[in-house]
Amino acid sequence: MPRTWPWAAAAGLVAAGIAVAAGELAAAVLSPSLSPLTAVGAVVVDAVPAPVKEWAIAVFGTGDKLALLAGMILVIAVIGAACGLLETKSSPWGSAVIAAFGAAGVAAALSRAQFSPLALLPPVIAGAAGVLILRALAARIRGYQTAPAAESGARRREVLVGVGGGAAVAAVAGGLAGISRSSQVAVEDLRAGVQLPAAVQPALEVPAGADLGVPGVDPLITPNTDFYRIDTALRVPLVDPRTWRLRVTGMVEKEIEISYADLLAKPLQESWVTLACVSNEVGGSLIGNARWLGWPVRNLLAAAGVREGADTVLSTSEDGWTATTPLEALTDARDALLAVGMNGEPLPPEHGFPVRLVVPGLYGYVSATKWVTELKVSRFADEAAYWTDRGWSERGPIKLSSRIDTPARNAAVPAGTLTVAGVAWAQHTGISGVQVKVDDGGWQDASLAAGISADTWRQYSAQVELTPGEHTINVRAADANGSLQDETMRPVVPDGATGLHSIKVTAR
Ligand SMILES: Nc1nc2c(c(=O)[nH]1)N[C@H]1C(S)=C(S)[C@@H](COP(=O)(O)O)O[C@H]1N2
Ligand SMILES: [Mo]
Repeated sequence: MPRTWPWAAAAGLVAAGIAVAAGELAAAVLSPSLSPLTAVGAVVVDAVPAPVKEWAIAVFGTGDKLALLAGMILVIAVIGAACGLLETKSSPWGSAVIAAFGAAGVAAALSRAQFSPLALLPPVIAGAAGVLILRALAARIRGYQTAPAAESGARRREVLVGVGGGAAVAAVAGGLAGISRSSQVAVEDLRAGVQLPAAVQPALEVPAGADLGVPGVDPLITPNTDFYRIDTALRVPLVDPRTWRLRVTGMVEKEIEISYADLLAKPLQESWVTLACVSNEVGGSLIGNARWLGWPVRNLLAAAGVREGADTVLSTSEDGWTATTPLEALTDARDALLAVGMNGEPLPPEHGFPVRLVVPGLYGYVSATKWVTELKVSRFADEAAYWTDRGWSERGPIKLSSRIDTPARNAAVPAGTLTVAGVAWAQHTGISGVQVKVDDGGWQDASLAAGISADTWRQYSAQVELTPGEHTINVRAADANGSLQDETMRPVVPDGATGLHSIKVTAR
């Protein structure tokens, strides 16, 4: 009997490839915001334990979604090959496994917030395509296995044509699915058509010298394209501003709903706010500063009439992510915004287009809901939000911190006078001073650049003297209340890292 297991594995791979591509292509037409792959991926994202997620963010950073998709495709390929072996050996068990994966895709779609009945079709189509292709190829392989010697060559060619042709179909369909996924033309077109009104209350003038322009230091204003992105969305939610509505529900006098046009017609204001992620390690880069255009959330809440006893607002995004924000932070003078603009443009899709929340002073996981669709006025005791349900603290005020941007860690620098510079932040409180220290020398005051507001980070720079050899440089900040940065090293879980940023350099 000829050796056929490599053909069987290849047949399984091809069947799995065609199944995935068919599912993604069908979803591009039927259910653009929820494909089989993204539905299953979202279930995986929600299910993995917090430490694993932490690890993924630490290792892959903003590329964590790409890494997960690559991992999923690898797993599907291995399972596909195994199904090929199984199907040729003991039909129909291989195709039964593929059908089970189709069913799992249906279950995953059912569990997602973007669910619509049409989202059930793509996984069904994927499963059916996978089963049909696998059964057809396995039949050819068995024909080749059992063929008398005289027919063996012809049967072998049938297998070759079947598997080869299938691989070509999988590649083309996969390519098309990839294009339809990456283009997202629709939302980009809609976004390009948005005309943001001018702010009735413009942003504060950036004082001269607020950006020191020291090479290596993050710019004072983070360009949208460089702004860190953190969310659980495998595919950026496609939200049409023409149909978008924000509902205010829960403990209110009357539920209200607002459209994008309604929102743009409000007296909008612009403010500078430095967003930060609770997963930012000391010295990390999950922080950025932008000019946000929006309408104060308190005006919307006032229009709905908040009832006695409420202490939180549960915000929900189009893809079902949730956050609980203290009611007070949304209604006090800090100007929490329902933001529509970022640095003079409509929000980029990955930063929440068309509308997101921006709340000065709170980590993003308890406040910065992107693609927001509902604000439910409630009580902390009655709600569980996405991350607070996974071991993170219910309250997430941003912690006072500072970072050395230059020199880079482990840099080789000339001995003598060296510029140490970076940023410090204590959103909603403000920074009053920054100090740096070399080895066991004393703390020396850095010069602080002018600040925009208490809600934004502030640059600093200092000159230090280095003798030849290896040195450790530390930074610490003090906030406007006079509190010094906490030196105790704590991990990011459950409510943000503490400790001082410390780097080593070698002077020559
Ligand atoms: N819909 C949605 N909004 C979200 C998140 C999310 O996962 N989904 N992540 C939050 C977290 S943890 C952070 S730190 C900020 C990051 O905002 P950015 O990606 O615009 O920088 O968004 C917040 N808003
Ligand atoms: Mo975050």
